[in-house]
Amino acid sequence: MQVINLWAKDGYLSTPDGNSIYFWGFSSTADGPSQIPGPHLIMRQGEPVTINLTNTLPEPVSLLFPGQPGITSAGQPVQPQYIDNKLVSFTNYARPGETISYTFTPARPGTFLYESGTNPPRQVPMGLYGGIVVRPADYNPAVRRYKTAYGAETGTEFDREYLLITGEIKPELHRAVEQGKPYSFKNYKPRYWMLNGRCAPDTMLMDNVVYLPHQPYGAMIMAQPGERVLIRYIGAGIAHHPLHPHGNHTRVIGLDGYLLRNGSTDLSYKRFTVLVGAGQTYDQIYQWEGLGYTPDNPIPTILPNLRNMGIGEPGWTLWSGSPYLGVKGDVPKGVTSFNEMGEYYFMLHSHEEPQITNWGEFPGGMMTMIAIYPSLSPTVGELK
Ligand SMILES: [Cu+2]
Repeated sequence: MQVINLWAKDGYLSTPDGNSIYFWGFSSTADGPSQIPGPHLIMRQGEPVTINLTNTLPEPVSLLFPGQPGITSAGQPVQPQYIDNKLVSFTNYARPGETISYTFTPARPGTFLYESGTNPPRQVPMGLYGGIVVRPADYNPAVRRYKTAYGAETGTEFDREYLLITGEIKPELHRAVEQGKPYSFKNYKPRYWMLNGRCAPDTMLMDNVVYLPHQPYGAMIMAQPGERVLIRYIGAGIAHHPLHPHGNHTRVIGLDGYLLRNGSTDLSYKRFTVLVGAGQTYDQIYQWEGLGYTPDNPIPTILPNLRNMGIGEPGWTLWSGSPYLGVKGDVPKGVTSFNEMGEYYFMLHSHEEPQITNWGEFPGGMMTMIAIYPSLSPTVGELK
């Protein structure tokens, strides 16, 4: 039996424009910081799991596990909760100061969401959500054939793996909750859009940077040419987000925790953009093989478009100065290059333009980069 302990508690998240936003999140330790999104929960198909949730927030909190079968609490199936015939929670909850346990056995591999089922219009945007990855029963990362999203012989082998969870912030909601005041969702209009609880350019920073203690997960995707990169999306917010990477299309292999395959018929498909709906999950394979590039055939790709070269302040660039992968060249005088070793950068972002701003300022929001390196440690892109 796998046992996971979570604490619901409050904290402040940081935005790149210098704001601190009060939020509610989950922590994996009693004394540690709350985090947004909550800790990644990695499970295995067929292996029972118990999640103990301790609530330190001022109102009842619960956990929903959409897509998981047979959830019980204290030996009984979980049920919607009523007070005076009024629905108060979609599932059993913990009152302030209490601990509640949920037990289930993940039946199938895939990418799933967990989130509060108590007052979810308020509690989920406040940050009470996170991602679940269920490994297939035969998963073994040491053997290529068994390092898959959906099991051996499903065509879902991968070299590296990244989880991107979308979310939105409407600062007035967070302030009202902090002050214990009511909030009208009539006026819900987010000002920040997040990947893994961070707004660009913080999305491109490493995991666990010390100055983002409540936002431990980066969203930068790093790989070598030709590698199979498994990108998992989870739509944890209220809004839909049309997400796409540049450089190559993705192949959608799983949707809402279901492998896109019917018996021997492969139902996967290539897409430039997928619309990540609220509550949805997508599993995709991204392979960068730009214009026939292989290490044996290092023909330069086309020179980057000017608007793909700039990042942040005028005079900053991720361009190496050379069209060859792994080669550094000259950049124009006065321009600062953030390119470390001749890697290529491709944007991955929401195609809804307000969503790539921080309170109206571009660039920001739901945007990150895919970096293609000439060589990269095998420990990069491991989901823990
Ligand atoms: Cu684009």
